[in-house]
Amino acid sequence: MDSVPHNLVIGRPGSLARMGAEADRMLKDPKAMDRGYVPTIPEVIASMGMVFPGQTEGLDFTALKEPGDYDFVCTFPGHWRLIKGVMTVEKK
Ligand SMILES: [Cu+2]
Repeated sequence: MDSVPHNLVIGRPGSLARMGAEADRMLKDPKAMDRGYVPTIPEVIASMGMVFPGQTEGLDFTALKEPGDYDFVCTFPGHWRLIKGVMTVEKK
């Protein structure tokens, strides 16, 4: 179990840098905490707000039809450079 909170933001392919820039920007945004540090940019296709140590949350969403490597990341300020991954959507 981790000892710090995280969120989960899934973005369009190639959106990691844009989401990361928003995460850095939100450090100075007093209202960002109310939004769970989820960026309000069109690149975001699904998200979940902050989850704290010991909590469990689930996220149901429908993946986009376009195949591609979708970036997912924690956008809590300071986390996005390390806590990230790629979800691959393929055609059947
Ligand atoms: Cu995090």
